[in-house]
Amino acid sequence: MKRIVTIQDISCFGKCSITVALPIISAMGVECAIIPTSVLSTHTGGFEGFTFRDLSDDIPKIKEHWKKYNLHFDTIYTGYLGSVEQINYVMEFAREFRKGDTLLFVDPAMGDHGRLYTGFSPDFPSHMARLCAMADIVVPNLTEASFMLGLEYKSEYDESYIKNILRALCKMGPRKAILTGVSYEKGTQGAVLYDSEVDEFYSYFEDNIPMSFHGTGDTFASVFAGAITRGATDREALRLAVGFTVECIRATVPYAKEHSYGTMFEKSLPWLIEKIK
Ligand code: PXL
Repeated sequence: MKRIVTIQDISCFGKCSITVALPIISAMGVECAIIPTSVLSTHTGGFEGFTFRDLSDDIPKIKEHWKKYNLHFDTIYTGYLGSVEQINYVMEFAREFRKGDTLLFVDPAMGDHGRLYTGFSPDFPSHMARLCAMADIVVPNLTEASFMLGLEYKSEYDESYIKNILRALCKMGPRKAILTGVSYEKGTQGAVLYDSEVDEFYSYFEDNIPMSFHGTGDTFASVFAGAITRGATDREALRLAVGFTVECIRATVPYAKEHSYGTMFEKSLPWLIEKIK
């Protein structure tokens, strides 16, 4: 059985990070170990007064324990990290647990709609860029990419702008970069992948549903990581990740008012399982 370790926070309520990655990756038939980097009562988008328990000190301890058992991971998948210290510990973990066949997949989850999430200082993206530099694949949205590249966020752009961003992301270090939430025209939204080694772009778009839910970046990243770990091609993984994310949004739209904190991704898990049969 293939095995992923995902390293990100637990937001106890709100459906993002580990509470999304674990069920999705498990449903895909891939073992999912976790390193929770912090425990929050809710995610930081739209809830006030959330708690934050920093588990940074546990990261090296978990790493040392796992080393005794010589654990092997096919993919190391990192998401939201709450501090520069956590980034440094995660980089150390990746250095020690990355074997020749291990994929380092980094979702620099730290912002959306042109702004950093609550709690991040302006220098945080430069540290996240250090983790991205050692990755095989990075999967930012346009906000996160812009912050890491020191560019002004643009909500309107064309294809050549997106291609330049992807090229610049790969110049930072990773072989492949994926930009999520890309929309060249009102009616469609999707993701674009660039493989710098062969200088090729693939994109996949679906109908744009003009609504925003928390955790959709985590949903996309979890499906992509699961698919690639199972041996899918980049193209297959991209289609599946965009397709599933749109399915989840579609399933949630009728309940958007009371459910904007996250998607009802659970309703769409049978779709995902059917697709990978
Ligand atoms: O979905 C990304 C995410 C993960 N973890 C926490 C968050 C967010 C987005 O707001 O606040 C704690």
